[in-house]
Amino acid sequence: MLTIALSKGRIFDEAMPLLAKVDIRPVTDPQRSRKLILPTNQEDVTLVIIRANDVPTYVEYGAADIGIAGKDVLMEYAGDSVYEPLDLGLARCKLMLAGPRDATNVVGRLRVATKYVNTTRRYFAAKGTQVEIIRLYGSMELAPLLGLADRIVDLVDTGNTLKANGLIPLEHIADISSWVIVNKASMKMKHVRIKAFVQQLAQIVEHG
Ligand code: PRT
Ligand code: MG
Repeated sequence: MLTIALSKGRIFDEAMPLLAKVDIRPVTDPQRSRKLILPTNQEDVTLVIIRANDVPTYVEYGAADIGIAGKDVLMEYAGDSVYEPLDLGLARCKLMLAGPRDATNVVGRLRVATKYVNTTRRYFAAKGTQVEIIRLYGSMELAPLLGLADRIVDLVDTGNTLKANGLIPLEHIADISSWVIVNKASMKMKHVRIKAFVQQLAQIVEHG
């Protein structure tokens, strides 16, 4: 049995065509079903749909053998006990520091709002800059508008979200894409199956 965990939304949408190319297809239409466990055409492969932030947890504990997760989620994840064998290059974006277009210099500690608190803390620590990090769970772009924070750290794709809120990208923190992650015990016990799966995907990522 091979269990693959991934989130709904853009990762699912971009991963499905890729999985189809290695002949893994959900048997029921996932868009029309509320099922979170999706059997596939391959009898020994099951997809499980979970929140993006929970994918590393399911894989670390072996509830799923394999996961597909954004690098943003992996960088933020406190545990580090999963393998990351393959960059799928899906759901690409950038993790950026952003602030108001008309920002003035901040006196004292910069207040930075983000859901990426660990990554943001590491980023500023490496620069030797003291900041106050304010944890949010979404809609970071609102924080500077309402005076909650001076800056935000968030994912940027087209830049439209920033622009619509009077914000501009200031510093590039990391390039983000989706990766295949693998449970450590599964990698040993299901080595042949998982290695073949990862190699097939790698071929497609490289050569289409
Ligand atoms: O939706 P839910 O809250 O359940 O979970 P989620 O937001 O984590 O899921 P989803 O599907 O939105 O994102 C999953 C993964 O997609 C993220 O972990 C990233 O690895 C990747 N990804 C790629 C993105 C984006 N691009 C992206 N642009 N995730 C989010 N965004 C958001 C961003 O946070 C901002 O609000 O889109 C907005 C910016 O987009 P632009 O195009 O306006 O710049
Ligand atoms: Mg979302």
